Amino acid sequence: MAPEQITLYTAKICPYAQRTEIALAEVGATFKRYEIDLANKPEWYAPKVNPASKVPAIAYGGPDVAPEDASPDSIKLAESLILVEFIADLYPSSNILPADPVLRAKARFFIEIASSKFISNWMKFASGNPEVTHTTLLNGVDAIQDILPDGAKYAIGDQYSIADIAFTPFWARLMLVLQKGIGAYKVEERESFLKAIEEPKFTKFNGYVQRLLERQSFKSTFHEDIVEAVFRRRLGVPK
Ligand SMILES: N[C@@H](CCC(=O)N[C@@H](CS)C(=O)NCC(=O)O)C(=O)O
Repeated sequence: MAPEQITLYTAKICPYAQRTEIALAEVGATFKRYEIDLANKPEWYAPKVNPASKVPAIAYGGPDVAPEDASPDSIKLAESLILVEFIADLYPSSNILPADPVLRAKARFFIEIASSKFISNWMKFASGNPEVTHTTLLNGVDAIQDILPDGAKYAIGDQYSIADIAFTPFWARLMLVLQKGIGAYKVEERESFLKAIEEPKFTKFNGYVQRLLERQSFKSTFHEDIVEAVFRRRLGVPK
């Protein structure tokens, strides 16, 4: 069955939204993209598209209407990880969610580890929460590296998958703020992290994230200038 129309409500700044954009790029889907200004959300967005008033969200199927005019006859879906799996299910031959039950479980396990050990911490670090130090971030990196398969390109093997998609936008944003010196962390914390991450013990992880950032679907959906400008405004610079 051919997929029906997809309208994606998204925001360039948002790492969760970027997950869905990477997935759509990977599967080669045609879709309408609508940028939501998170600082000034349209009044129709929550009542017509996503009651939680967050991006990303998808309107699926229904009549061909303008994104501002979402039809009650389309299916409204939200939550980035659910959307990424939905996109994978619409395009099974893309293999971003492999058919093999073991690989599916491995992908979901990787997402669980990346979420609990890294994704939950990176913004706390960037916004200067003293409970999250460079050591906390390195422990997260360690946990991820531990479950990366040896000698493979990506999180569950040589096949790029939802696991890689779920993690990349967050790693990219952390590296951007650290490299540009944006964030409310202490200067020493930044230096300690950047020095430690270069250590040989992280060689496997560094090879992995380099491949993630080189992926065309990531590059074409990462708007570095916008992310930098918004974070500069929101997070300031280290003390
Ligand atoms: N758990 C959600 C999180 C989405 C989320 O937090 N999105 C943020 C932007 S990154 C948002 O839309 N926040 C609402 C707002 O800023 O008003 C998901 O995975 O999709």
